[in-house]
Amino acid sequence: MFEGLIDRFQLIRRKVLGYGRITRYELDAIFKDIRISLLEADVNYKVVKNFIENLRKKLEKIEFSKSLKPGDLVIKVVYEELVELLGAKPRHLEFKKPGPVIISLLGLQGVGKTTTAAKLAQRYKNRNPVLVPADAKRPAAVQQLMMLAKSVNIPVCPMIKNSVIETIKNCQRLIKEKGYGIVIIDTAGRLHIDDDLVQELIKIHQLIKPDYRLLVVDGMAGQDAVNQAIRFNEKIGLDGAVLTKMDGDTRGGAALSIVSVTKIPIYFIGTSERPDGLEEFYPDRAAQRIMGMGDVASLVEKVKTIEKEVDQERLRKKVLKGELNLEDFYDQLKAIKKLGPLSKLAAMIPGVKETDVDENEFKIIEAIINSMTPQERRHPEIINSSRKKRIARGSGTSLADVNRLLKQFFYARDLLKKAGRMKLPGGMPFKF
Ligand SMILES: Nc1nc2c(ncn2[C@@H]2O[C@H](COP(=O)(O)OP(=O)(O)OP(=O)(O)O)[C@@H](O)[C@H]2O)c(=O)[nH]1
Ligand SMILES: [Mg+2]
Repeated sequence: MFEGLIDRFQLIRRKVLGYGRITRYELDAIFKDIRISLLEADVNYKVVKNFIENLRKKLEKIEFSKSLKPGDLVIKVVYEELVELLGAKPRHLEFKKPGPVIISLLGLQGVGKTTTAAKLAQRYKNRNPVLVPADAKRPAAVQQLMMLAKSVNIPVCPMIKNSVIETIKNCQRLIKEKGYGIVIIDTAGRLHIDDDLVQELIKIHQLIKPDYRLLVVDGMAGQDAVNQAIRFNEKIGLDGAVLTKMDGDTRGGAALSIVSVTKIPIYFIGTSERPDGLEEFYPDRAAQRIMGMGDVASLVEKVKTIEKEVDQERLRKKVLKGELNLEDFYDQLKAIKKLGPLSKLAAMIPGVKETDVDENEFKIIEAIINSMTPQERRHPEIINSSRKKRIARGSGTSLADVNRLLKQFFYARDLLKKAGRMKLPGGMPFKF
């Protein structure tokens, strides 16, 4: 899957990481390479255009800091854009409502509907699935479904009087009787989306309302798959897509365009002909694959850590200028809290005993700051006595508590400013 694209991106990545500095000139070269790679992978040209525009907007805004290799940052941004393009978050079927979840599989001829129906039933076997044949035109269609169902040991509603409508009506009765938890409808395929097919699908959906109308498309079909999705979505309405045959040498065009063009998320991909060849689709994993980096997650982490360091630097400058506010203070407080109980942490400081730090004091500070408006946190000077009273009431503390916090804060701010080059200790710069 995505082989050509992977190779291309590998080259881009190496080139980008090799740049000592990245100016507009290098960015243009990077964009050109990415544009060509995506177009070669048969990604929709409008999607490519948007993708590059988004990248440009993001990358031109970024300050390339000294501590960060520019290439790392570019790779991170490209990766994040790819994840967005592929749908951002993974989608999973939800089984929250009472009664069975009904899935209707639609799509043109030979895309893999029947195979996917059996795969889905197999995947959700513990939810008591049933398969519904809804192709009365092709004589072998029902047999094919029955054979596949038999191989995975899943029940199939019988075809009644060679009529899809009769079959579904009978099946609805069986669903109630047997308490099936997931109903998978295998509809008929056609060479084209014609009126006949549209009418038939609409009729089926009127009779049995699906929770998920999933379009099955051949992952190797590139832009054809996207066009099918557009048409099916217009005529029938779709909730998601399944991209089959992703084990083949798909260039990636369908996967990379479909979400962006149609706004339909990809739920599953087919990765073999076998009943277990169905995977939930994870945009981040697919993007990692394309970027050819198993370690992209660690790269993203690394960049985040450095960005935090840059934040620390900003904080230090604020301290020096005496511009520290309660918002910064609160962020610091939250950061230390994440590290574990305050008493344990404080005990690591020489001269401080574990018992010296009262966790309750910590909670009081938190409650007081939480009760302030953002404006008050940013400009603690504006907190006059009526505001103090309101804050004390809101936080369930006393006026004395609020006064104490503010006094300590202003004192510490002055002290820190005077201390000049002193680096902020890992957290609260003063003892309450
Ligand atoms: N390699 C591979 N083959 C697949 C996959 N999904 C389906 N196929 C194959 O594609 C062919 C067509 O699959 P079907 O499930 O019959 O397709 P269909 O959409 O039901 O076709 P019609 O009912 O004729 O419209 C079969 O040979 C399947 O084995 C997949 O994910 N990977
Ligand atoms: Mg079929």
